[in-house]
Formats: sequence, C-alpha cells, structure tokens
Amino acid sequence: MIIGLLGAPNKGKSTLFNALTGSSALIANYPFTTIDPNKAVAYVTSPCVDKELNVKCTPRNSKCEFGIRKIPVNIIDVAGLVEDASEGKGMGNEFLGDVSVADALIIVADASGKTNSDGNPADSDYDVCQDVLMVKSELTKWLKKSLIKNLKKNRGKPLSEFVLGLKSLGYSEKKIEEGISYCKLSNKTLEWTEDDLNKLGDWLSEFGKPIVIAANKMDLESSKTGYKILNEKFAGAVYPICADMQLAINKGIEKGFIKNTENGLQFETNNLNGPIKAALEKIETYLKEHKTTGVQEILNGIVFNSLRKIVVYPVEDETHFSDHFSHILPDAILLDENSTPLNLSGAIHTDLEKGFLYAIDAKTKKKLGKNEQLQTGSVIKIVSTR
Ligand SMILES: Nc1nc2c(ncn2[C@@H]2O[C@H](COP(=O)(O)OP(=O)(O)OP(=O)(O)O)[C@@H](O)[C@H]2O)c(=O)[nH]1
Ligand SMILES: [Mg+2]
Repeated sequence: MIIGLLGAPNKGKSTLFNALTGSSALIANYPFTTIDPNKAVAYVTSPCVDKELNVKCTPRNSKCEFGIRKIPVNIIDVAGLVEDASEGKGMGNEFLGDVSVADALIIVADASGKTNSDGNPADSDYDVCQDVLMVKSELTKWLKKSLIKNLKKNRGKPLSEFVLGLKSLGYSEKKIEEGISYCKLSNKTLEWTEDDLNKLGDWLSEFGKPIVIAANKMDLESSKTGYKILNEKFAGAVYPICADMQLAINKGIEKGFIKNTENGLQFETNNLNGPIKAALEKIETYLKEHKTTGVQEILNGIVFNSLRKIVVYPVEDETHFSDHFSHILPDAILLDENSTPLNLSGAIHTDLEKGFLYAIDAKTKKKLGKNEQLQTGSVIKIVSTR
C-alpha cells in the first residue's frame, strides 16, 4: 500500500514525511525544496491481539511496542504543485505522475495561512482553502489528460486492457469498473469520446481513491481559524497536525530527552537549560492542550477509516499462533474490509490461493469456508494443497 503526500510548495510535506518515516528528506522554508520524490516506510498502529491470546508476540513483517502492532505502509513525498501543474508548469506533470501510484492521498495544507499557493509568504487575507482546491483541480485535470492518452494507446482494444492500463494510476480495477458503469460508458472503447473520459475523470477524482487534508502547522496561533475554515469546507476529511513538533519529539526520543513509555511520553527536562529545555517545554504545553501532534492519527485515519482496511494475522500453527519457525503472530496483514480467507491466502501467496481448501479461525478453532467474512484482529490458518 502506498500513501502519497502532495500539496502546494512549502506546506510541510517533507516534514510530515520525515515525522512519519524517520527519514531525513530536505526541509526548508522556501518553495521547491523537494524535486525528486522521497520514498520510505511508515507504520500504522493497531492493538496487537497477543494480550487477548495470552501470548508474547515475536513479529516478523511488523513491529510491536507496548501491545501496539505497527504495520508498514509505503509513503511517497513529492515536489510542491503549482497552478497549471497539469499543463507541465514547474514540472508538475512529472510530480503528478510520481504520486499517481498512491492508493490514497494526503494533501498537506498550511492551516496558518502564512504561505500562499506558490509557497511564498501570503497576504493577510489569504484563504487557506485556496491551495487545497488548486491541488485537487490540478489532479483532476491531469487525470483527464492521462485517461485520454491511455485511450489513444488502447483504442479499439478490449475494455479489460483499458482498465489494466489505468491500474498504474493507482485506481483498483473495481473502482475503474464502478466509474465506467456510473458514467454509463459503453463496453466498446472505440465508441468513447473525450467527453466520456472527462466524465470518468471527474468521477475517479471524486470517488476513485481517498483524499484527506492535513491542516499542518497547528502550533501557530492563526492555525486555529485556518483549521476551522478547512474543516467547514472539506467536512470530515481534515486532520489537524503539527508535523514539525512530531519531528522534534522523534529527535527528543533519539537523544534521550523524551522517554516513550507505556503510559505515554515522559519529558526529562530537569538537568537541561537553554533552547533545548524551552523547545521541550513548548512541546509539553502543546501536548497538554492537543494530546497528540495528529501525525499518527492522520495515517491511521486514511488507512482504517478512508481505505477501510482491517488487520489480519495469518499463522501456520493455530494452537500456538505461530509460523514454522515458532515466531508467534509473526505477520499482521492489511486487507480490505469484508475480505475472506481466500483473499487472505491470495495476499500471502498465489499458490496458497490456488490450492485453497479451507481456513481455521485460530481463536475459536472453527473451520471457515473461502467466502466467510474476516474481522479485524482475526488470527487465521490457511489449509491449502500447495
Ligand atoms: N510552525 C511550523 N512549521 C512547520 C511545520 N511543518 C513544517 N514546517 C515548516 O514549513 C517549512 C516547509 O517545510 P517542508 O517540509 O520543506 O515543506 P514542503 O511542503 O515539503 O516544501 P516543498 O518541498 O518545497 O514543496 C519549513 O520551514 C518547515 O520547518 C509545523 O508543523 N509547524
Ligand atoms: Mg518537500
């Protein structure tokens, strides 16, 4: 799974990228700091089932900290987009192409309203919604152009080939087919017009993949109003975050000034003074009011609420909840809501799927057929001829 970070320049995309992934992408207070895309792994979090099963897990594909399973997802951070990016301005075509592989997008906005759509200092009456609307509009225009290009390449070929060609744009086959049906396009791609593809582009932009908005820089005073305005405009899709502060917390933990404990963060400021003490106190004050920087929450939100993923633990030994190396609850896999044991076997290996016989729910020891519905936290053994 890939989550893409995009937005106008200088909004804090790379800061959020570093805060999520522990990377050190270049950050600077001017537009177009990022040119080449940054890619790294972040972790969504979900309560581990080891406590419930009274075992101690030994994860392999993920991590577990204080009973919280951390499951990897890929993050991509691209260059800032400006108006007419879809026409190639500021190499925008390329950047939109870089991020199009993502399954879901986070548009990073500067909630303080202190930077404009070009990433330069904004006038005092700058509307914080403006650059989010610009980015959405460029995405739609770019998508329509890509659809038309794809049709030119595949004109006259069967519909299935057109659909396959579009998968590289990060849309699932199911979504593309849903869009084609909603826009009432014929089964023959030869009959499609540019107008048809523009309709499909509008539909896919709106419903094809989730887009949420990070109202960043919440530590700045004017962000309170900016967040309110963003939330009114894009109701239900806005997460208040402070990427810079999460980055500082991560560094504080690395240096030993902050301890990450089962009961939350503990600040060790007694023997400190000067700017470090002041910075840590600023973080403490912020967390007292906001509880969190919102960085983990936006990632979990897009994966679990928008993409509607569930966490399933495949095992080979349903008695010990382990694999054949005795790793306990080794893997946590993100699957679509309503996934079945057959879907799980396909996510592990195509051979397992091809030879699928049945599954066992390791919690209840009940046998499951291939089409039964899995829940989040299910622990499943697949029995297969292969
Ligand atoms: N106050 C505050 N500043 C932030 C926050 N997040 C990022 N910044 C600052 O915003 C500026 C831009 O950050 P970047 O992460 O480089 O922004 P970007 O969107 O990747 O920029 P481009 O790559 O140029 O498009 C830097 O000066 C950051 O320190 C935040 O939460 N609060
Ligand atoms: Mg950047």
